[in-house]
Amino acid sequence: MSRKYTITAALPYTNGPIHIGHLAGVYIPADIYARYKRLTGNDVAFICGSDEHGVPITIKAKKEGVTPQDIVNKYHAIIKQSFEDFGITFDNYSRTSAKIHHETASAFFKTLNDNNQFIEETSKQLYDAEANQFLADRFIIGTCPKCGNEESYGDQCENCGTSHNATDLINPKSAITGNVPSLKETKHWFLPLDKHEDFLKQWILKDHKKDWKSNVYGQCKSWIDDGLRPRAVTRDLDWGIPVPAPGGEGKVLYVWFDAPIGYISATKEWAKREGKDWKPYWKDKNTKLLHFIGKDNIVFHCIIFPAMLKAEGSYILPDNVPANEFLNLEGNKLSTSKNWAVWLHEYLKDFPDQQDVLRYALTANAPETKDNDFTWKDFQARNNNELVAIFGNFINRVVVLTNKYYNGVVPESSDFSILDEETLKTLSAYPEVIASSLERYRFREAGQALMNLARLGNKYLADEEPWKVIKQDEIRTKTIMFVALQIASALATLSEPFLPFSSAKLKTILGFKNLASPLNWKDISAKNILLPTGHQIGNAELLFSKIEDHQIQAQLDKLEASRKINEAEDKTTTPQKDMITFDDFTKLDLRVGTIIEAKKMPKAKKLLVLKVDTGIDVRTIVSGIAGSFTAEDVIGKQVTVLVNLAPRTLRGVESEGMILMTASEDGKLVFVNPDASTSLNTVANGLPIS
Ligand code: B3M
Ligand code: ZN
Repeated sequence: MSRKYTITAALPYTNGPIHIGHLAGVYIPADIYARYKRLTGNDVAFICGSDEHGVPITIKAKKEGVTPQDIVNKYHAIIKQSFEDFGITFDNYSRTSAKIHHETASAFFKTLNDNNQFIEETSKQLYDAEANQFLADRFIIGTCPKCGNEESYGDQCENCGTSHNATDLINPKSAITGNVPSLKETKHWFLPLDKHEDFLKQWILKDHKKDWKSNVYGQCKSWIDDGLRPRAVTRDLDWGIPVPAPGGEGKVLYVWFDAPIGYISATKEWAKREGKDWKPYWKDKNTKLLHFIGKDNIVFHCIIFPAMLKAEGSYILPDNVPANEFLNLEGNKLSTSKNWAVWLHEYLKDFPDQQDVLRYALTANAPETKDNDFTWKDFQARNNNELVAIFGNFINRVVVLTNKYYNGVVPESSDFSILDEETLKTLSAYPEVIASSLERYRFREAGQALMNLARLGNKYLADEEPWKVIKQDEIRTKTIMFVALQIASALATLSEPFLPFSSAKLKTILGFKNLASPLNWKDISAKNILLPTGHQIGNAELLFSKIEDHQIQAQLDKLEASRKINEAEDKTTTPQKDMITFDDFTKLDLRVGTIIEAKKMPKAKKLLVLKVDTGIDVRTIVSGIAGSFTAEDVIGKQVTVLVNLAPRTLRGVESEGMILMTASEDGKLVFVNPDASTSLNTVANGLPIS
């Protein structure tokens, strides 16, 4: 029976591109499920969009010296394109900076506020006096009160997934200045999760949905058992949706309050564009609402958003939240900052038109019940040993032989042998075999079932050997090829959720567009004949091509290069020292000087005694650079000198100042000096003082 499905996928933060971890954990399973539900006759709204508010974006904007809107515009376009390139069939990919979202989220907040669903409270929140701002979310780092992770953010701990208020952190430190924050009064609106505890206990624990994954149920149970507390749903920030309430000036909605409402606003935007009514997708009790997410988003989708929907009162609640665990890459955690990732746009450059290979490999290795590892060797094996050697080989044989023996026309079958009957019976069960895995969100299992269908075809041909039988039994050969063509047709239809690009190609090769009626999922078990006698198929075309060792080596070399850079950075990146103030910095008097004399310090391997013309005077400076330079090397060099450093006596020589040096990757000392000769000899924060 057809029904409405509202299928959402986590809104990616628009502070960076998408990598294979995002695809494996969220977007490929969601797309497989949405395609499958469409193919089995349901009314699907597959919804996603860019999550454009939140602290990570403002941090990135500050770092790049641009506005948050610049950042989200850049990455919204990149991410949207990546999803299109990989055949992720959202009905709408929206963005939370869109007007319709601001309107929807503001209205949602006002409804709750007008119905007294919030606690308005003025309380002491963490404040960084030097940065002159309140600290929340990723602006604050501290020890997680639940698991002891010392790098927990103000709103969530990525280690244990728990969500908390910034004031819950132990030993909090400002991520802006490193200072220990003070406390300052400010007013916020809190969602009283404790008031929804009975409902959540009943909804999750008592009515425990048999099909909720154990990792999801387990996390929810532990939060509820720990006791739920009010959660702030507003922030003292300037990037986000302004709080639509008196006293909300200078405050915005907490990103995790507004983002899930983004699913609703994106549905409204889509429905408007399609001339549909959005309400049944979010308010009809018969509609199934499903959230595809990663495990770090469970608390927001199973506790906080349902509490918000319940408090608002007119929405349906999620039927399931099939959260996946995390994918690692070659044994290490995927990391944007360490460039330890396979970026989708880069993958397509190296493996053009091979989206399905990555989709298949990531499905086969999906982190469904535990974190899992993606390796390039496995990627190559999945392609060469399964897609090429089984699926592609079977299809190629069927199409080549049908063209060779019958000019591409599906031959007439005669009486089926026992093996024919058994094979066709097994074939007719496959829609249900795959469906039953998908209904339980077991995508790895479903993907392997599809490959088993290709194995069935491959084995049938290998056992029946039509290329031999044709020499003495034309009639039997026609029946064998007829059966093989039925299997190929089933593969074309059943592979669409998993291998959409190859499925489309195969449907073209098999001439599906000339079929009297499209071959849909249910036909495969309902009909005996999928591809009728007399139907014309097209010419053979390879669906998959072998991936060579050198292609894999190139990917491993790329990762090795990233590893080396990270290692070097880990080695030389000493932790940042305590913050100094701008006043401290202006005490430094940095001049551009010229080395006019240089000689080795007797009996000291590393020291050179230099005479430096600082523009103020000519002075002696002892410098530990003899390991990298001879006295001759440095005469005449322009250098940056800290001239107001208290004099020190080194090996009996008074040194008056410090020459600034840095080190190259191989550890060789390098002068920090101006690129061109500098007329002015005074430098302050990178600019000459007039
Ligand atoms: N952007 C977190 C994430 O990208 C967040 C998801 C929002 S879904 C409403 O993992
Ligand atoms: Zn924790």
